[in-house]
Amino acid sequence: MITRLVSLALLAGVLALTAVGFSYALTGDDGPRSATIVIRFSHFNPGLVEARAGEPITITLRNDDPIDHEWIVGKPDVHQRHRTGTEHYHGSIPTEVTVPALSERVTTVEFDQPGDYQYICHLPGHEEYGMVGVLRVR
Ligand SMILES: [Cu+2]
Repeated sequence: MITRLVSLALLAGVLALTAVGFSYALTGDDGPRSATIVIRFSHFNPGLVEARAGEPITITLRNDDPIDHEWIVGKPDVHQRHRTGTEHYHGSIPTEVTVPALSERVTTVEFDQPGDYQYICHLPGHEEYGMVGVLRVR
């Protein structure tokens, strides 16, 4: 609530100053981040999504393919575990999402440490086919 009031005060101040500042304030720089990743022909689009350290980002995963996919994001150890793992359905971990054929899932993730976190589909053959992207946390 306080954040919202400060934002409004800032917006009012910016409005009083310049048109340039006005457009900047409307970009939602202090609002929650979100992104949509479309899965088509077994590829993630976009292949690069940016987030901020310590701030949640809500990601809509839309699978346009007639087959299931998954979106697993994390550091190399996470991916290594999934490459060799046997679990085939992910339902309750924000960073590990199964996206059934022709459907959409929404997840919210947050990383405290800046860096590149790959997102990969670990269904057999999909990573090799190029189903890889990067969540860049700054
Ligand atoms: Cu896949």
